[in-house]
Amino acid sequence: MAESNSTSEAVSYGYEGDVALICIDNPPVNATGIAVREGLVKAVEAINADAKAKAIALYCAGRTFIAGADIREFGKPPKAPSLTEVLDVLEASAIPTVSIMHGTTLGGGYETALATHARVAMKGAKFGLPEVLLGIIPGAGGTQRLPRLSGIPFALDIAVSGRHAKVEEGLEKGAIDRVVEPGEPRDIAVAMGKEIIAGTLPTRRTADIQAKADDAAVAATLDMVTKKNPHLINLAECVKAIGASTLPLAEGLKKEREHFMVCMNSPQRAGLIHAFFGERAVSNIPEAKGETRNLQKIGVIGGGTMGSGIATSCLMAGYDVTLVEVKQDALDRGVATITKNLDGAVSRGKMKADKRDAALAKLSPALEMEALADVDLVIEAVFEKMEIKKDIFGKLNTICKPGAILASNTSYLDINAIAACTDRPQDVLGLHFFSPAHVMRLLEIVQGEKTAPDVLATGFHLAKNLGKVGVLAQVCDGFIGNRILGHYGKVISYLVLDGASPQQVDDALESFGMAMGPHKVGDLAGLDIGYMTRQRRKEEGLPPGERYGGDIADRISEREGHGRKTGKGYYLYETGSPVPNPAVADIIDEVRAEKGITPKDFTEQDIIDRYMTAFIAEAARVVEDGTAKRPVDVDMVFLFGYGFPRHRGGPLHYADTIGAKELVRRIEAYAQEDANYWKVPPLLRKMAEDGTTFADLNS
Ligand code: T1G
Repeated sequence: MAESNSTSEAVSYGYEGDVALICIDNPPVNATGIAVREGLVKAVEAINADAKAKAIALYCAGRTFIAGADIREFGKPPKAPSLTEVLDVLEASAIPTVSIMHGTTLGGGYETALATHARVAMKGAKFGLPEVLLGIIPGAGGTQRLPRLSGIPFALDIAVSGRHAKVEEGLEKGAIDRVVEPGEPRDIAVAMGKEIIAGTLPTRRTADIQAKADDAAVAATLDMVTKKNPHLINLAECVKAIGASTLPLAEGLKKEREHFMVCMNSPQRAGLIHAFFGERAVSNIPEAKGETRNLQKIGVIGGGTMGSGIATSCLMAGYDVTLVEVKQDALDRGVATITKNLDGAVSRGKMKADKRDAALAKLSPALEMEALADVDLVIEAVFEKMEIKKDIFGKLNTICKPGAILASNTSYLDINAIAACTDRPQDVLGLHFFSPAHVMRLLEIVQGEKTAPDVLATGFHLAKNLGKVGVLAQVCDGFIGNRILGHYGKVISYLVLDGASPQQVDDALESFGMAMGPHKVGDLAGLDIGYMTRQRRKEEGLPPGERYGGDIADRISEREGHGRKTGKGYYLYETGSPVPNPAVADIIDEVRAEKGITPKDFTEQDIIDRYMTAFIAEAARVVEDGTAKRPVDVDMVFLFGYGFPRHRGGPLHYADTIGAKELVRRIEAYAQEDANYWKVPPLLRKMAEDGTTFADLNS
């Protein structure tokens, strides 16, 4: 214990002359779990009862001041005292109080600071109210106390964006009272306590300040959040709570509570918190830990969209990158794409302008694979053809130094077959990036049969350094993401074949929360990609989709165009915003007639149910056969690589909200129409029988 009197296992207090010190020590981030709440109340009460001190300074041990409420307690029966009750005691303290903020003071942590009588932060520290990112709103006075200090517009900005602001900005806005040079939190606590006593650090109760009404800012923000994020309920609740900050504090807190509970009880909260922990859980596995290999120089083969994106991502993280292409013009195009990507990163604020030139200076373009002789890792990102990949890996085997890691960015192909072209299969793995590779956060890390543990761990280390979410996958056609996509992609075609219009499907899935319906995505990405793949598959003699060979899509490509870039696809783009292409309806009618299909009516819910049931069925098979380690790995693949709505938590988190029994019932009903496509995965049947959930399989 940092101080001599402990009031709980996480809180202690003591005295330095007239200054009382309260220390919170609750690793890793000093979250306000029950031990902190109980201990804090007891410490404040004891210090006030002692009546020895003239100031109380609250500080934290470890890497940060309180980073929020303990999210792990959410959804469990609440234990008194609540944080609101704790903060009432803190604010009412007769002895003036100050918070010493270092690290990231977030959520309930910043609300604690708001309830003390002054806020002192260390230079470089951050603060914020990120609750909206977890599907809730500040629930311990943040929406009421911050507007009193900073005014309503800044409170709206901080609480609605959830951003981590610099304390220097907080000082400017009145949200922080003083910024000091960094030092030991305890030393600063003592010094600030003395300043309070000397009268050089003013203190006041936030409750006593009247917030200035700003109905225009509240209305404008409400309008903005409903337009920008129509699916999220908590943003509007947050704005309304801040709007109530002009009321007396007790009344405002009551309003905040009401808005908070609406969010707390919503499945969106559970989905977003699953996403928060899931992002961390994917690398919390033995395969991601342990020895790693040295990584400084990275070679990228292929200067197309993928290769250039991967190279950009590596350059942004500070690696030396050698980019290899076979022809000068392709190499020049690759370098130009990388330069454009880096410029884009600067303009989006993802990279400082001075870092851009330093990153570009680390790029070495080359026309010969021999330039890869001394790299620590090669990522091959060339055309998806096995013969080409085999040829490249055979060459890498002779060119690369011993111990170099040889990775393929293949989206589908067999890593073991690729590794077999080398006599060092232990050094080979799949690193599957998602386009645009310098933006999308998912990295599938594909383990070959012989991949060495330190090679795998280095893959996770790379993901972390690139700011990506690395997810372990085993070899199969399409790994986790594309394999599941390949399956549920068919249901989209079936829905259209059987009666839904492309626009109906898009509208339904957008209402579910997808940023864009699948036909709009197709038009945007270019319908030629799918067309060429289908043609190639036909040439290779691969079977077409079960009862659909892509006839509708093929005819749209051949007769209408390849989507947005040609002005026509599923939609027409003459006016800018997409309008359904009437010729598509004719093509669909034509194909239905040829196949003897009488179109059926589908409601929006039917479409969502069929789509998500197909999605979940294949996802269950992926978990069952071990392609993904756990359901949470599947969920994170879709959140970070495919734009699955974050507030739904991922397909298998969403599956638990439906329940295995209902999913089995649906599949059996759909199988009456198409038993070849709709099959109950044995895992799902077992779950329906024994009542287990996907969440159970995560632990
Ligand atoms: N509760 C419980 N565990 C938490 C936690 C929290 N609030 N924050 C982090 N952890 C765990 C995390 O799971 C990980 O565990 C370890 O701490 C280190 O985190 C009443 C309702 C603070 C910026 O939203 O943004 O206050 O994986 O790997 O990169 O209004 O964690 O090691 O087992 O992320 O240095 C509001 C969430 C809560 C902050 C540190 N607070 N946390 O980042 O480390 S709601 C937040 C973060 C609330 C009030 C309400 C970050 C961080 P493990 P890490 P990091």
